[in-house]
Amino acid sequence: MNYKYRKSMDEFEKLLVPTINGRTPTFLGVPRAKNKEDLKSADAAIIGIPFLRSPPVGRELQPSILDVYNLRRASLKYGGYLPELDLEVFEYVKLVDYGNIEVIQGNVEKSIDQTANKICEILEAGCVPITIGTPPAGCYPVAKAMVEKLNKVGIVHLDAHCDNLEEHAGGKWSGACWVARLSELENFDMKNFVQIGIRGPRISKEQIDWHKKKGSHFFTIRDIREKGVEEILDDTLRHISGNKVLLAIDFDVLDLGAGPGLDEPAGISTWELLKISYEIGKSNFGGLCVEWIPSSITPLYWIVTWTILYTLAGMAMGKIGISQSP
Ligand SMILES: [Mn+2]
Repeated sequence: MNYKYRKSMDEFEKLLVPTINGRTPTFLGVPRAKNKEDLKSADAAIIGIPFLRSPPVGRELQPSILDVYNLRRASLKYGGYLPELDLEVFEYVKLVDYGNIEVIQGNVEKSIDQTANKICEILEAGCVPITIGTPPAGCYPVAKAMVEKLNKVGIVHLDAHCDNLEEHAGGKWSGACWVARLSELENFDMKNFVQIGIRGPRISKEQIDWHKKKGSHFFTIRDIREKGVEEILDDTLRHISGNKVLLAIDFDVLDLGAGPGLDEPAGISTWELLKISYEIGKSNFGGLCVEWIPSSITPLYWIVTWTILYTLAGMAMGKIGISQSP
């Protein structure tokens, strides 16, 4: 028997998969990238953003800061093979987990900088960033980094809501304002912005008029139901062609019957979400930002994990040039 005791500063007992801090596994147990050098041979990198956002209107405070840990734990239910596509995703896409960004709670502007810098680091290594958790100011810092590094960027935003308010809850950096901040970026053209899934009485007429004035494209749930998701996807890909694409997902785009704790009725199904994610993954995919998981309930983490895997499956198919669709 080897009676070896740990010192207080030693690492915790390890799981059988790589960890990000001793007790939280990496997303899907993928290899842990610890520095820029580790990113160089990878295709995509998961990065956690544990920012504590302010309480959303009409709901209690969400423990969103824990999403980066709980989602990684919940993801261990899965591997990288999708039988419905007969595809081993990690055979074609090398995914690593780059840990969490050190944000400063309560300081949105500093946290935006820190997030954007980290995303730039991932892009400089030639890697596609996949953010989990709650970024400060919605997907703004991820979009900002992509516009800065890649120049020609298209954004597909899946959300029930517009997130284009000039100000919300006293601040211009609220998650409900990120699309308005995006439109102020010098090198981003709102004609390369497509929003899918808008619906319901939380949105004002001014927010829709704003989109029309900016020349961005949007599809309401009624458009999706009338045309079908295939036609909406064709239109979307046409609007953003020639650009590296950021897929920004607020999971309240899903119907509230799609999982416990979801937010708005009459949304899209999980299958429609996966199909959209796959097709975007296949088409000049540049990044994925999981902007908002409405509630810290395990089945929602499973939906997020599937969505990331389907996006990566699309990326794999794009790489090997097979044009099958789910
Ligand atoms: Mn929303």
